[in-house]
Amino acid sequence: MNTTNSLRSLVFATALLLIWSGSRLDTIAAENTKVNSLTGETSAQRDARMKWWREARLGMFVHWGLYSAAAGSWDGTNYSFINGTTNIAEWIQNTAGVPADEYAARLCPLLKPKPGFAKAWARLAKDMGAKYVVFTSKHHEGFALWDSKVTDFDAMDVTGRDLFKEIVTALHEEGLRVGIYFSVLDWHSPDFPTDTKKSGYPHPLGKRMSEQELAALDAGRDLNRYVDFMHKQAREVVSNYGPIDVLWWDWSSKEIQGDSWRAAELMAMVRKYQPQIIMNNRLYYAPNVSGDNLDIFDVTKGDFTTPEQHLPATGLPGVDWESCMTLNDTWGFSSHDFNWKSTETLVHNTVDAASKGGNYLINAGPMADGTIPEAIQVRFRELGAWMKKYGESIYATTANPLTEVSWGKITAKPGKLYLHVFDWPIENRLVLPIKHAGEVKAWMLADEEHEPLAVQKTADGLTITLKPGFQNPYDSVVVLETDATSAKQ
Ligand code: H79
Repeated sequence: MNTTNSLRSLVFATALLLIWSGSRLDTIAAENTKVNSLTGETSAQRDARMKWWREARLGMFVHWGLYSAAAGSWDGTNYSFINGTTNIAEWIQNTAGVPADEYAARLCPLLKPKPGFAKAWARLAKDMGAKYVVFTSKHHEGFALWDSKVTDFDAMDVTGRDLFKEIVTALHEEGLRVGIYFSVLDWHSPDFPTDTKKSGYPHPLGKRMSEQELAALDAGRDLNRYVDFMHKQAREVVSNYGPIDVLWWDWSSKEIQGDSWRAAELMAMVRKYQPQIIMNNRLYYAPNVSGDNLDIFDVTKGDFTTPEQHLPATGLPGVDWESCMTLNDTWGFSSHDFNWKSTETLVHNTVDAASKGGNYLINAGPMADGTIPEAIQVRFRELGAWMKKYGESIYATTANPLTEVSWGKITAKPGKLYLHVFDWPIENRLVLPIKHAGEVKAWMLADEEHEPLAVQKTADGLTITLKPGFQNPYDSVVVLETDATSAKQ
């Protein structure tokens, strides 16, 4: 080998070594940023998948099924408010202790959706400023809104219509993202366990039978056979209706959860059909469904966690969460419940969730014909009017980077803080306890001219003089351009 040749080989070998080590380093970097050990997803891939959901901040929840026709009563008894207890109306089968066949026979004939009901839902969600709608494809009663081939307890067999398809089509027509609520417990299935003591799940027959009778009944029931059926149903939903954006599983007991559902297999199947789908973590038990559950978050068990009926006291960096809430005291329609939240509460809750880095999912319970009660429509449209004007301070914002303020909430975007003024300050002077604010510029968000507000740097921080002409009854928003958006006080 002459010198030229050996030099050539040396260069060649070095190049190979460099290429190999370069790709090796890339591999190591990718491995290092993997956030999900089950799917191999990297943090960059996860961020891209979660992007629309994190930016959406507001969604509409819809609870609608056979229970909507019962409307909180059974045999003339008001079960929504009974013996000093408030009961959620979609649980009527359990509350009134109704066997599955009787429940189906009584309610199926009453589900008569008016034409175009889904279009009205979609329009309302759009008017409200929601970016996505999560609707009950199947609640605990077991009735499927889609055309299910594995049961006749479904919309096609009962109404001759694929109600799921009507809803998905209507949502798509309004440019909304589609979320599917899917109950993993099923009071209709002959294989779903009835003995609460063992399963951790209440069952309607528990009101009719003794524990011994339930135990005897459960001896002939096979949870695994139910889980096979449930997987088949989930497959129908994710494979027959085009893109589905969210899967909202509900819920797991301590006794039956995770492996009992074959959750990892189920989620892998869903991802096969819907690689971009976002799923909650309710296939796994959380000590308290209503609790924050922020501290036990684990991405292999779901993409986001779901505080129910409340907003967490604080956000938690790195954890995606969504607070779901009823507008009155029930998810499914009740003809007895008029305890509506005010529009002001809806605005404040939306802002509060965003200021802590989370989403707000507010529920509507339509009547059996699909009509959304007027009281809900009015409040959602009022929220929407606020969102239309002030949405810039909600959509695609991140959590308040500063400490809490007494007069309202703060949301953020790069280089900007949005000051949500719930309590208008005395003499229009708003104090923001922030130091080292740098160059600042402030204006009322509702002021199309962006006319600057007077800002003084004082010992307390910044004092901003607001313009009363731009006061909003729910929340007046100030835009503050500052380079201190990530600075702690
Ligand atoms: O779909 C809505 C509810 O029907 C469902 N999730 C929301 C979104 C749900 N609510 N509560 N739970 C699931 C968890 C169950 C809590 C229980 Fe109980 C506490 C079951 C038994 C005690 C609530 C109170 C239901 C019966 C009594």
